[in-house]
Amino acid sequence: MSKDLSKFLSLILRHEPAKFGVVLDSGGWTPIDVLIERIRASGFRDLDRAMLDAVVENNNKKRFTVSGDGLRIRAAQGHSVEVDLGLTPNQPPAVLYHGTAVTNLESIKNKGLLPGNRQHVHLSSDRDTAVSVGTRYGKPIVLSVAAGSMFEDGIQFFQAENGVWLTDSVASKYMDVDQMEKPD
Ligand code: HQG
Repeated sequence: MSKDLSKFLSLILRHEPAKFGVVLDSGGWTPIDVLIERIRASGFRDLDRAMLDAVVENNNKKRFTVSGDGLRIRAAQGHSVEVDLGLTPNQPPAVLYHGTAVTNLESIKNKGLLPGNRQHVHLSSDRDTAVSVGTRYGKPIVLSVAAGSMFEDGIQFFQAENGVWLTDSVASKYMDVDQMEKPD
């Protein structure tokens, strides 16, 4: 139930707010009381504020952020709808990781890492996270990204509220197949 609700929240807050009668402001925020009404109307009839708070609190990737006044909520990252998260550019660690499927490798080598439907390319500071992200699409492969070099070259990075690193794209020259994950 809470996993289903978490997935549904991601769908509404990242991808299809309008389909569920939810309006996000320019920063991706929406009032929690209205959101609860909309989610109830979509089938989670028992949902109340305490249940929503529990999903936010227990979410394994801290995908959702509640505003300081407790009135609004947004997805911390991962949007396909256009929002401006208002994050301050930040210096990344020297190396970040991106997990993907082996089948994407050739295209990534040719075109670099692109954000696809989302607003940013997503990178993590630990390779375990990258492995699990890549596993979603099949046999995973981990790319190490020379984020420090990119930063020195003037490319901006942002860190979302849940720790995920975001950047617009990653050119091939900054990437390497992680040694521990060479394809067969
Ligand atoms: C791939 C999850 C071919 C890219 C995770 C990825 C993340 C290319 C896919 C968050 C490519 C896009 C985002 C190119 C990129 N050619 N394939 N040139 N450039 N790709 O889901 O990073 O659980 O939009 O490698 O933890 O997989 O949803 O991005 O495989 O943080 O909270 O195109 O989603 O978080 O897929 O995942 P996605 P992602 P949540």
